[in-house]
Amino acid sequence: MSKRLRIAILGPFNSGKTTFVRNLSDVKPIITDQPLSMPAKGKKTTTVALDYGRKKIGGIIVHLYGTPGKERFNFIREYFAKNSDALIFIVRDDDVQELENTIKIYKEALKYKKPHVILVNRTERGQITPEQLKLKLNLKDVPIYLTSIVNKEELEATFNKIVYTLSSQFY
Ligand SMILES: Nc1nc2c(ncn2[C@@H]2O[C@H](COP(=O)(O)OP(=O)(O)OP(=O)(O)O)[C@@H](O)[C@H]2O)c(=O)[nH]1
Ligand SMILES: [Mg+2]
Repeated sequence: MSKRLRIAILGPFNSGKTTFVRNLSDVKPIITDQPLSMPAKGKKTTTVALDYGRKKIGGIIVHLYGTPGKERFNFIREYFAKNSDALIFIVRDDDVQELENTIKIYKEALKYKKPHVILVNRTERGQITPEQLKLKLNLKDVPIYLTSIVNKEELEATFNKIVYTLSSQFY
């Protein structure tokens, strides 16, 4: 029987959670984006329930659960974070305005006491470096990865490393 890993994807609004699941999944992903009544940050839709994707890495089937970033869906985020094996927390490197909120959401995520990593979504207008984020989030032993989530090859290579790191705690 294949090994299984359930990963919940967390992070603030517009950090790239849905794009991450969409660009990694081996199967047609399930996306639940719906129009925002007030588009923000150039974004017209937001996740209202859950993204689902699946990716096989070596002998492990990884189930990906992308959670909503909007605060009104916090209960969904909490449910999937609590019921996953591990978490990936995505932060955009060009969204300085979101930093305080990012710190707040990250502190909430720590309450779930799950193995986790930070993924810095590298964009063309990056302003925050992984080193700065490490200080802001007060990371000590939490692995941090910098990658573009729109470059599928780079994303897959980084995801391989993440799965290797996270799965070593289970298998
Ligand atoms: N220009 C640029 N855009 C990016 C990059 N990475 C992600 N994006 C865009 O940023 C947006 C991120 O959107 P989503 O993936 O829906 O973000 P999300 O975290 O799921 O958002 P919510 O569900 O609303 O919280 C999309 O429009 C992506 O195309 C990047 O490296 N460069
Ligand atoms: Mg989303």
